[in-house]
Amino acid sequence: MTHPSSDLPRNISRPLAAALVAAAGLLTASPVSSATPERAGSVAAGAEILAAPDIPIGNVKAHLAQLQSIATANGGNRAHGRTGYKASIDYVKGKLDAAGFTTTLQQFTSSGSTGYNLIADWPGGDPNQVLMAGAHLDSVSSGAGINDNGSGSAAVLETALAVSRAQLQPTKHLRFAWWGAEELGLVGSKYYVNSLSATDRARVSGYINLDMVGSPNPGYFVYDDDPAIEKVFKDWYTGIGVPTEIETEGDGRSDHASFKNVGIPVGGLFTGASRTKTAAQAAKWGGTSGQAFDRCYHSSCDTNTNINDVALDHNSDALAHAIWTLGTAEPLPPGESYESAADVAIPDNAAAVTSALAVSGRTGNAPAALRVGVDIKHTWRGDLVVDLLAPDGTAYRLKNSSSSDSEDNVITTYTVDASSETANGTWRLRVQDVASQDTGYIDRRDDLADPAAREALLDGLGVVAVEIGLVPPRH
Ligand code: DTR
Ligand code: CA
Ligand code: ZN
Ligand code: ZN
Repeated sequence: MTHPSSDLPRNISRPLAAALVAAAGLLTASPVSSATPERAGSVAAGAEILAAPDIPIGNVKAHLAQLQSIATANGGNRAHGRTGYKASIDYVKGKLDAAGFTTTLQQFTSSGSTGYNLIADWPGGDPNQVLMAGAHLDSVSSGAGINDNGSGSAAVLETALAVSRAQLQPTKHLRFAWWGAEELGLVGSKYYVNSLSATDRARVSGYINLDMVGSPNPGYFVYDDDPAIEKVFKDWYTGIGVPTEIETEGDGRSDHASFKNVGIPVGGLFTGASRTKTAAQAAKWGGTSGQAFDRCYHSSCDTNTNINDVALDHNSDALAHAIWTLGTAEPLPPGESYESAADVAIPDNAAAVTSALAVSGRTGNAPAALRVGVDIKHTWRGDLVVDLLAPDGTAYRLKNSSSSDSEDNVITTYTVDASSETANGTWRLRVQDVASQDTGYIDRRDDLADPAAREALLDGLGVVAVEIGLVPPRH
């Protein structure tokens, strides 16, 4: 559905009460709420980022040994609807209850059997900023599912236990989850997300997924979804001298998809499944080229001998780093605007692209005079169609294409009546190049922020790729 935007004045003076969001940004003309909106990677000036502890690989392996024993004692698997799955849930829940988490067992039915999600909340933190990490705990029926996905489950569990050992007091609220029936089609995580109200969904600042993170012939893949989460992982791996690749086969293939589908920023780690490691990958990661990353994927040999300890250790430590970094980041000083700083290439005469902004911590709806600052570098702006997408997907047309408008660039601010849209959620600027030749990219409105200082601050903290910094309006 597309709403025609109100008159689109070309040059808008900016009332002091308003602020402007650039590149793919939003402006709220409403008074600043008391809440401090921020997102997965926002960091205040000078914030101290606490260093995560090392996750003891021996502890992670001990969880895998328990899951193996459970499978052995329950028909050789831990699949949805089988006794081995419920025993796995009970094991993980027992550890978390003893560590001071508030646990919730969420039941659902799938394929005629009762399924269970386990949700563990670490008391404290901003309830409007919930940072989640999760893994599916079910296996396929053909085996114990130790790499798929005992590895992710154990890494998330031990990271949660490390939070308890540290008595961490994060700025965000931390929530950990173990999903049921992922192998049946992301059933448990979809059930969880669908059970959240729109308000509670908007409170989730990010979801990190671990599914297969100890493959015996490992690759080091980072999900290329939310840039801030991706950057935290890539910077951590750079710090230990391990190259990473973008996870390219994962879209829709694990529980992060349930969150991404409702606009929640996601990220994650992966060491590979049935695809074959290339010679180039073996050269940088070691292991065996021409062999699958996990030859026991969905097979009976996916036991606790089917794990590469170094890969599992790295991914456990990387998760802890992400939780500590994103979870303890101080909120940016209150302001009235949000900004996205990541450039987004616009393919010539091809599908639309989007630049996203996660707005949270606000109450009520967006204003009737929402200003959308746009900065698109392009050599023939008549090729471009530009829309603002509200969190619920409603499209507001900002600019139509025009075969006669051969001017360069679209650097302007539109006003949109967005009063029927909730302010919280992920807003997107959608741009499509609908004519061949001439290309461009969604840029950042440098005139709205002190890019050098903010980049230095945020890059220095190794946190931000997409900055939703509350940039006090320029006067
Ligand atoms: N579908 C997952 C395993 C899997 C296969 N490709 C990816 C990519 C990213 C995450 C997970 C996966 C499963 O079988 O559980
Ligand atoms: Ca470790
Ligand atoms: Zn699987
Ligand atoms: Zn899996």
